[in-house]
Amino acid sequence: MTNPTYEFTRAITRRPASSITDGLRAEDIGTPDLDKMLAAHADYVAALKSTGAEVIELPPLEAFPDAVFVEDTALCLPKGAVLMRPGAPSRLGEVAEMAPTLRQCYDEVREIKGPGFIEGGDILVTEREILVGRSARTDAAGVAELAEIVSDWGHSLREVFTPEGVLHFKTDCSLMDGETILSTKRLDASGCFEGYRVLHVAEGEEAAANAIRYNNLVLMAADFPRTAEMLDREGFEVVQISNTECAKLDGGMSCLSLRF
Ligand code: CIR
Repeated sequence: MTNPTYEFTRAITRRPASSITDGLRAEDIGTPDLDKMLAAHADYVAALKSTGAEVIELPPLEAFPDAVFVEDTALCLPKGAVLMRPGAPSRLGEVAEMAPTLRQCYDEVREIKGPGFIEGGDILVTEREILVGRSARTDAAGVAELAEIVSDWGHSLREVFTPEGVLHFKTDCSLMDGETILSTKRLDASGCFEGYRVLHVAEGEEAAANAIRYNNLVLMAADFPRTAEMLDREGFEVVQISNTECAKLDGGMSCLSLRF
């Protein structure tokens, strides 16, 4: 790879639809409020744009309540994009909705054909490898199919596990720079980040682990002050975005964009 894996020129987002109230959730902790979600989404897009990047903002999709979480539909790499095959049946159709945009952006777009399943939220691209966590949404066959595709593009893929009860691998971790990962203690304890510098989110602030490094910024969910202070002390420029509504659907900072 030529550029660091946190330097991007573009991103794709999709505005939340009013059907967001029907979005998938592991546990019902309240119905998301569309207006609040739209306001937070606008702040998120503005933060990405403030780095100088172009943001392709796709329209809402009423038929797919979780379509705002675009990250799960594809993996964007320097040499091409890979269309995913979500393990949640209600989300499978989101991929065909994303495909035309990726075909406009990339010369090469490949796809996970199945029978396996894999979602983008389970994939962390670092400078040296692609880590994929198996989860309730990503199975061994999906990982194997992705491994074959990305090896053609010169990447090595390592399969890891997602902690029990956690939706996606990246629910619990994010890339901060070429060698640094932000992680929950519970995920780091699995040993999957050996050889990296790991920063732990503060105790009780586990939901802060799903952040994104996007050019000069770290976008993280608001209301996790001890983790934000720690990242600030470590020299990162942190932007805090309200995540109260996406959190009701188990979503965080990474799921709201495709970055390339
Ligand atoms: C789902 O369960 O699929 C959505 N409600 C949340 C998806 C979050 N995606 C992500 O973290 N990559």
